[in-house]
Amino acid sequence: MYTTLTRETVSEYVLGLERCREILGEGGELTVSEIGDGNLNYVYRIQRSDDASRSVILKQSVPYLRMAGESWPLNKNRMLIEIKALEAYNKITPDFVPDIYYSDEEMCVLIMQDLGEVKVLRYSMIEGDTFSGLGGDIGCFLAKSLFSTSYLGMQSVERRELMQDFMLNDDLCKLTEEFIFTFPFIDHESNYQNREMNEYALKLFRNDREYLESVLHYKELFLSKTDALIHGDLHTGSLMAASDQTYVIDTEFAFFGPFGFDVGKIIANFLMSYTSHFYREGGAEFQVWVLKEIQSIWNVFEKEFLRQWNDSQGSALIYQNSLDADHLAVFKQNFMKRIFEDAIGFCACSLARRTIGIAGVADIRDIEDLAIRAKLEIMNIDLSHQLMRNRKNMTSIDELVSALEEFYANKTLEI
Ligand code: ADP
Ligand code: SR1
Ligand code: MG
Repeated sequence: MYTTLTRETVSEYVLGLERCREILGEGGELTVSEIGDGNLNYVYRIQRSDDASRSVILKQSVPYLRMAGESWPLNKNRMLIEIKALEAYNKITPDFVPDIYYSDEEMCVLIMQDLGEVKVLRYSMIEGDTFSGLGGDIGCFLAKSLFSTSYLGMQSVERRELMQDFMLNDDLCKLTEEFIFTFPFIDHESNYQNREMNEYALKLFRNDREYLESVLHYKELFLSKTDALIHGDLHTGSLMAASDQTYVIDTEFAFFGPFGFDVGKIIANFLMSYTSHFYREGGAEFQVWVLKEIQSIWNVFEKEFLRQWNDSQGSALIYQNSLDADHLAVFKQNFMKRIFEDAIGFCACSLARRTIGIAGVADIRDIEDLAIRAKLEIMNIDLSHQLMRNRKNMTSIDELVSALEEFYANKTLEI
């Protein structure tokens, strides 16, 4: 039977599980801390007080949206998706995700490896910390997870069986549909308020039918495309990074969706970090690093995706010898170009939703001075607008990076 665990009841729950007793061992007291800084769920660290290396992380979903409170119901079965997706990633890309120790579908509980000292990437980036190899790790994770669950990496029947596990991520897909593709572009009560930015966004977006149609186009892709198992919420708060390792967490939004979605969303989060560093510690040097990592995300993604395709012995889409070598090469090139264009479109939507919608990014929303915040928010609104308008003219990552350098070139915090 489902009950919501609390700081008081969670130790007893884990000590009732043999696997957790093995990890936590015998000895001193257990300390429990609630470390969830996310929008949706509760996350506890349970640790031996006399041996910090003996610990587990327990995550439980509750039947409501945590950031909004109990008045906003949300199906707690989202945890079943989180568990299934983490299982899938543990098979496909085990180095990039925490180990699963135990899962309990009835209690909507996942118990996993404690990543310990490894910090959530968003907060490290806010501090101006850089990591070599970060963009490459993200690109590699994306290529492996997207290719191997797509119709390029799987045969049809086994892929459709896997899809069944993820088809009904109903409440969370609906959240994305509304909070990314709808509410930020209408007058919705949930939207965030910072008057100067709201007035600017209203003027720019409401009068631009082409921009609004493009947002609808990307919403349509999100609703209808089932290219591969996507993470569904890949922002810098869903990544934990150390100097030599990157981890992906928080897989509850996973479902079969368009290739470009995760790629675009993570690039948008890197860009919002770039924007925030007109104000934050790290400044121009950090911004140069951010662009370099965006370049690596795409370059490694494309290279690794194509490497897997070249090594593949056929799939649901491609029979060996379906096309001669020259035509197959052109087909692959056009395929990657489409993913790239879609990634820019999803990036533009994500920049707008994180600026206007309820779920902002701490990089900017945590800046107390409202005038500075508005200035940075307006930059993100302009960037969203420009990327959406110009996405079809940018056919390579180098062109995107040049466009970004040009966009940011004369920007300052001067009011
Ligand atoms: P939500 O679904 O509510 O967004 P998250 O999965 O993002 O929750 O987790 C919230 C926070 O808990 C993370 O930002 C991170 O600080 C911490 N956390 C989650 N999983 C782990 C883990 N395996 N090891 C260490 N900390 C974790
Ligand atoms: C109410 S929207 C909450 C957001 O938090 C998650 O991280 C997702 O991005 C979701 O859209
Ligand atoms: Mg989260």
